[in-house]
Amino acid sequence: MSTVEQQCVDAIRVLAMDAVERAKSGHPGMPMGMADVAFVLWTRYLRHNPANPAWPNRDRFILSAGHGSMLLYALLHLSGVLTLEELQNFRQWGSRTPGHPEHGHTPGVEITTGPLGQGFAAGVGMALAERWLATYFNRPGFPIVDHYTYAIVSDGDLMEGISYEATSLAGHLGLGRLIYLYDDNDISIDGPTDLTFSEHVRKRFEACGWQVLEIDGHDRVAIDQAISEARAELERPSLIICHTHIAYGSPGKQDSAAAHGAPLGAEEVRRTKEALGWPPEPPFYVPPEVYDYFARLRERWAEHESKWNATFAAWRAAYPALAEDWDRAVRRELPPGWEERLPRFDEAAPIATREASGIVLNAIAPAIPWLIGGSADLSESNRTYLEGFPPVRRGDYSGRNIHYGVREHAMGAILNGLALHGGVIPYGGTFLVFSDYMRPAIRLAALMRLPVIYVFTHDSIFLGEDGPTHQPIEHLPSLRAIPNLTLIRPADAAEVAEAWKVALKWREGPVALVLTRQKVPHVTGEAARALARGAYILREASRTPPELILIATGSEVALALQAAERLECEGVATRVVSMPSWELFAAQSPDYHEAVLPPGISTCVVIEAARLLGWERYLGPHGRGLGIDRFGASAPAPVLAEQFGFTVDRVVALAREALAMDEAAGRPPVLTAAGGERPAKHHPE
Ligand SMILES: Cc1ncc(C[n+]2csc(CCOP(=O)(O)OP(=O)(O)O)c2C)c(N)n1
Repeated sequence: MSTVEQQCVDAIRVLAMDAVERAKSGHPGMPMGMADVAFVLWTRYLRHNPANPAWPNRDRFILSAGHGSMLLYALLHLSGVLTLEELQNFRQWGSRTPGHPEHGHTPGVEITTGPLGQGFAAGVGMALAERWLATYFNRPGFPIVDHYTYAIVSDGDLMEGISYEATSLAGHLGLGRLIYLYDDNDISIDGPTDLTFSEHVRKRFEACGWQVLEIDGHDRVAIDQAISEARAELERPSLIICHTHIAYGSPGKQDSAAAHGAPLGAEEVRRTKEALGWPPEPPFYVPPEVYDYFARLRERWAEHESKWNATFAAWRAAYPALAEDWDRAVRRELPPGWEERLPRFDEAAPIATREASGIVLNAIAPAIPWLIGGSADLSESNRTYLEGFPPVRRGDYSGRNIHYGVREHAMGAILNGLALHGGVIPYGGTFLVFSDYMRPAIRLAALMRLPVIYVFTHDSIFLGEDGPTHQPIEHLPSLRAIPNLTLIRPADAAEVAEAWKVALKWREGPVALVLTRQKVPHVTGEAARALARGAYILREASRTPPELILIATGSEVALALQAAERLECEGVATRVVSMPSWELFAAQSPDYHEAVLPPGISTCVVIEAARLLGWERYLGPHGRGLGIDRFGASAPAPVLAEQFGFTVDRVVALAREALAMDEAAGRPPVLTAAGGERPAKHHPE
């Protein structure tokens, strides 16, 4: 092994140590321990071009153990992407070197990582996207999509349950171009892993259909051989177990949990540099030979891309129509004419919004070939299946239906991986109540502003007999609490079609479509075109300004309309606002807000079959809410409606209360959530 290579590896260690020392916080141990592995992977195998992080066929590299961010930043610095100054600003306000890697913030960072297990699982989505695109776009002699997906994963990644789900699915699908390098250093935060983690990792991954290789993670010849073997195995994903020492090279802190997440300390840094034969001063010193080494590599990396560009140009000339698809798919554009396929619904027949969603999806799917999706074993319930298209299977990835199995956690992260990879438009479905199982991935999708579409059905207690375990109560407010996530709860089939339009065009972050199990009447018709504005006047009051505004979402819009009829008969001028999406409404102009919800009108009643957290903002000082403050119950939906007070009588009574409050000025605003008496068999109170 040449001296300059050793210098490169040690430069990574030194930069990690010095940056953490300067920031007075961070994780030096992991980058120091994995420097050899990362160096070999990055310089000898990773087919990428740091000068163009958007090259579509680059190998993907995920640092799933995101706490080791300095490993990635050091490599990006040596590769000419980040300046030394940026490393010196590690973890500081406004820097491109935040504590954990952030996609979209730092060039070359493929994915935001930090919550352990998420990067691991998202990699499966990237590898799946690669196979899908290869099947769709490659032609004999033109392998325009043929990259690998690599990740560095840690003990913490493997301990998190999501990694099991992802491992299982990756093995099942035979994703051979997925290669994970496991930093097996026997240390986590609380101490040695013999406190917590004694399973047989090799057997676990082999049982899931992976090739498992095991090496000394500081032996660069062995690392090289193992990666080469992993690449040669195209039928199974590979796990390379790398036995490493955390904080390798530090005389006092190597193999110690103390090196995981704290600066080594000035004296220990000095001793480590001495042990490595490194000049103790200045900090962040990198020998010119190391920069020269990487400068030569940069030429080679650029060649990878220019070679691919030549193949791509020839492919484009040979298959111009396919190339048009490529352009659209990679830019996440939609083919012309897809909207014309949107169905019209028979207004006489009530239809569940999940059912309408399935019809919409199936109508548009043939026009958007790279719209691929599935469900966590609920495709029949979620209506996510694309009829006439095969499932994605091991060895045949041409299908458009992804069967995630009962793996919501992994599905959430895999959707992120698919979206991050690009070229496909991913959607995934489950019951709204199980969105909890996907929440960490949804949060990351929102943080990264990924265009992922969720199809969450069975959206309220009105799913009925399955009872409180399956009836979402707190999920609407809890999802609305996530910034950048657009939640749309359509009132009927016409709003569903509009919601899909928004979801497919939306590029600012994930979109959650929240849909009913039960049938609902057609109540919006042409008015649904305003769905993209988030809220709109569905029924105007007999006199303006109205005395009362009823605001409702989803299945409760029909109830609001019925109540409005009654109130109008009783002489109350009542407006009904359908508000399928807070987020879309929030983005409208103040003028539009005032047109829908005039500021002078203080009497509103909100109807939503969920906890009403947050609705205060739309209620006005004397508003009332009809929501649900406790868990649901197992019973037929009409009984639940009666018991939980989702009736015209109840809405009218609340409206009367609100109007009375309005008259008795000076009374405090109240947000009440009604809920029927709990059936006695459950937890008598
Ligand atoms: C989901 C999640 N839980 C907890 C943490 C906090 N955390 C960061 S690293 C880590 C474990 C460290 O062990 P390991 O993965 O082996 O990393 P190493 O100590 O080898 O750097 C934990 C618990 C996290 N980042 N994500």
